[in-house]
Amino acid sequence: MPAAGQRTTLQEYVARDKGQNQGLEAVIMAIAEGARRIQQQVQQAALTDTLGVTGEVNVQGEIVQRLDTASSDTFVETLSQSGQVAAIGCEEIEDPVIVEGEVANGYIVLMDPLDGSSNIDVAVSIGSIFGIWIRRPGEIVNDDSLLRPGNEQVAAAYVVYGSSTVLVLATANNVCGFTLDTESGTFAVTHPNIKIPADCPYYSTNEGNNKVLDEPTQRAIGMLRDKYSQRYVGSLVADFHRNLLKGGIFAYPADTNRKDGRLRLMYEANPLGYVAEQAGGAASTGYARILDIIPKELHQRTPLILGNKDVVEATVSVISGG
Ligand code: P6P
Repeated sequence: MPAAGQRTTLQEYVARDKGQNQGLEAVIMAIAEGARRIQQQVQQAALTDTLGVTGEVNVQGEIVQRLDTASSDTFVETLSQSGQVAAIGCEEIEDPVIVEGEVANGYIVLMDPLDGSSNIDVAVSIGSIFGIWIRRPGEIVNDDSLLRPGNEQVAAAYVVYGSSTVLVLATANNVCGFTLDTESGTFAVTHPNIKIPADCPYYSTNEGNNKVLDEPTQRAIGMLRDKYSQRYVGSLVADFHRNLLKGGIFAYPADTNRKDGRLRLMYEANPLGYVAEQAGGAASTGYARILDIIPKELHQRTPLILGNKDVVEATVSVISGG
């Protein structure tokens, strides 16, 4: 493995890997700069009195953490300044942010700026998630421009703020992990050519929901429970990142209280589903491929079965009776 000083940087990697996606490197570097700032904010939050809640409730009906707002503001700023982003959809912001001014190529970014934020106060890993689409040729961007199926993404990325800060970037058939050097503030390649392992040691689900699952879904989760070890952080990005590197399946299925599921399609399931598929995995609602869903609303929810392809398919076949 090359010494730290000789590793390929994120900027060098994207400049080489972007293919036809002109300007994509500016979008990815905007995400990286935002993540660098948020890593510092998260690490220092308790010392700078930025833990805890703002007292507001977001469009999801969830209590807003101070760092939710800070991370949303940070990424909106860095993405808007990239000169390549035409519109942003964000979990914390009810309506799309249409970026004013001249935008060279016009990427559309859907993001969950800080996922798992309820874990911030107890120093458990959290993350940021991004789906990236390119504006349709000649399109004047408006709110409907953001309602694109996940199968039209040109890239997706997430950042996990854990024992280290790792940015994972997926483009067509290529998934690569980069670790933040907190001294230089740059990300360098540490996890090249990620593929989900064929072995599946782990399953990640909230077992407390078992009582509200329908019978086929209870049977499907029971199958996972009988075969694999339970690992559940309660932060989607952390659970998915472990399963992506070590093998595993994440399941937040529909239940009688949440017929449409809990997680969000546009900025959680679509981006992570894209990463999973480029790494040889799969992402399903339990009945259909996540990336094929035609979205109706920016903040719509979906059930999510995500990870090792064979295990996702076996789980889906029991849930859907297929
Ligand atoms: P539950 C965090 O709030 C989140 O959106 C995901 O990061 C996580 O996977 C899920 O909710 C946890 O939900 O119902 O198990 O607490």
